[in-house]
Amino acid sequence: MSLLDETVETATRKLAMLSSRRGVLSLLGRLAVGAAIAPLLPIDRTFGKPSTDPHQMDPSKCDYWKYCAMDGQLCSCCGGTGSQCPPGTEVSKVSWVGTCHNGKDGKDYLISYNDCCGRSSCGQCYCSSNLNERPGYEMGIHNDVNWCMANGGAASYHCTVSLIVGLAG
Ligand code: ABN
Repeated sequence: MSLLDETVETATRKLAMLSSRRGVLSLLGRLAVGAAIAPLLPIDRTFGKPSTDPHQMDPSKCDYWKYCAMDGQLCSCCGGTGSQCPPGTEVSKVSWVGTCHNGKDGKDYLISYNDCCGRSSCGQCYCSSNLNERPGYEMGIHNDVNWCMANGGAASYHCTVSLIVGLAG
C-alpha cells in the first residue's frame, strides 16, 4: 500500500471513529471525566502572576513571605535586619526550618529561623505564623522554642532572623 493510501485510510478510520455514535459517546465521556477532575488538580492558581499583596514583600511586616513559619520578634524591628542579628547578639547554633512560598517568583524556599542571642528580649514586632508547626509534645516539629539554649553563655533570646537555605523540593 502506498503512503498516500495509508494516510487516507488512517484519516478515514479516525473520522469514522469520531462520527460513529460510540465514538461520540466515548469522546463526551472523556470530556466529562476531564472536566470533573480538572478542578481537583494541584495547579498554581496565581498563574505565575506576582503577588499583589504589598505586605508580603515588606520585611518589617509579619506577613512578609519569608516569615510563614516564624515564631519570634523580627530582628528588623530590633536594630538588625530580616537576615542579620543586631549588634551585641550572636546567631543561634540551632534553628527551626520552614518552607515558604515567594509570591514574587512563584517558588518555594527552605527558610531557617535563627534566634539572635546574648541580649534580653527586644520586645518588638512579635510574629507567629507557624505554618506546619505541630503541638509542643512533638518536640522535633514544634516552633515555640528558645533556640539560644544551644549557645552556652549567650542563652538569652533577643529576636529572630530568617535565612534562605535554598529552593525547596
Ligand atoms: N524562637 C523564638 C522563641 C524564643 C523564646 C521562646 C519562644 C520562642
